[in-house]
Amino acid sequence: MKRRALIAAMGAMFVGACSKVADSKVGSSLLSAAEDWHRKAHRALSNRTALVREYARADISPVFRGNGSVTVDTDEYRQHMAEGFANWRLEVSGLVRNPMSLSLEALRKLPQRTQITRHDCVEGWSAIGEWTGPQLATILEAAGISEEANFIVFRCADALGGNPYYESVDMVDAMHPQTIIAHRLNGQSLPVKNGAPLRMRIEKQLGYKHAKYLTAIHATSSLDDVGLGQGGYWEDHHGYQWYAGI
Ligand SMILES: Nc1nc2c(c(=O)[nH]1)N[C@H]1C(S)=C(S)[C@@H](COP(=O)(O)O)O[C@H]1N2
Ligand SMILES: [Mo]
Repeated sequence: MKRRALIAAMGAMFVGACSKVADSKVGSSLLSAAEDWHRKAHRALSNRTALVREYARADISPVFRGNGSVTVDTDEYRQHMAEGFANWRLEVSGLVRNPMSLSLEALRKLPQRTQITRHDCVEGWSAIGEWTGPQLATILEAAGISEEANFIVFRCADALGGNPYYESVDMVDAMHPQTIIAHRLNGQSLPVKNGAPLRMRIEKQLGYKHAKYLTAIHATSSLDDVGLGQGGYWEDHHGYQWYAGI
């Protein structure tokens, strides 16, 4: 009883203090600052889940250039090329209930999304292309993604200057409907220069996040122990921002 009375008294004090604060000028500006913060946070989050613009077939760029690695300089990759990528696998691992190793055929059998979007590279060029592939969300759900997963890491077959290419995104971008694992560009199998046989399309992010020559997707709670800890090749070695939202 004593304890309850004390809590009730504290409650009254708290309510009293609150209305006093709200009455004062400082108090109401504090409250509106909090409201402002909330409104901005809400707007930022709904921006992040909104769809990016999709274009018409007529807008497709005549040439979609290859940038960064335009092939993979390993015997293994040359072997895959010779086999028409028939034996390429995509590993799904980390914080998932069912780790998977998916063939291209299995990926093609999943529900597909086709989208005509604009790619923006920080080096100052853009191109519009039509991409097709399963949504990353479909694969993460099939793998039983854990509540503990905060990031998805994309591993690639290539390296730049001896450093393996990799990138990562948070779960908002991973689960975004326009985040797909593309195996087609403009109605054709993905060309080697654009990341054959699989590359990410993360339409809410700048070009360098769109990992090409994709070999594995890994769910993790932290990026600290991945690469040099900054979340990607460009972040680790060239000081680029990890969040490259557009
Ligand atoms: N594996 C891998 N992915 C990569 C790169 C790379 O060099 N290796 N370059 C990135 C950059 S900077 C851009 S702009 C796009 C280029 O995609 P594109 O070759 O289809 O134009 O791929 C991104 N993904
Ligand atoms: Mo880029």
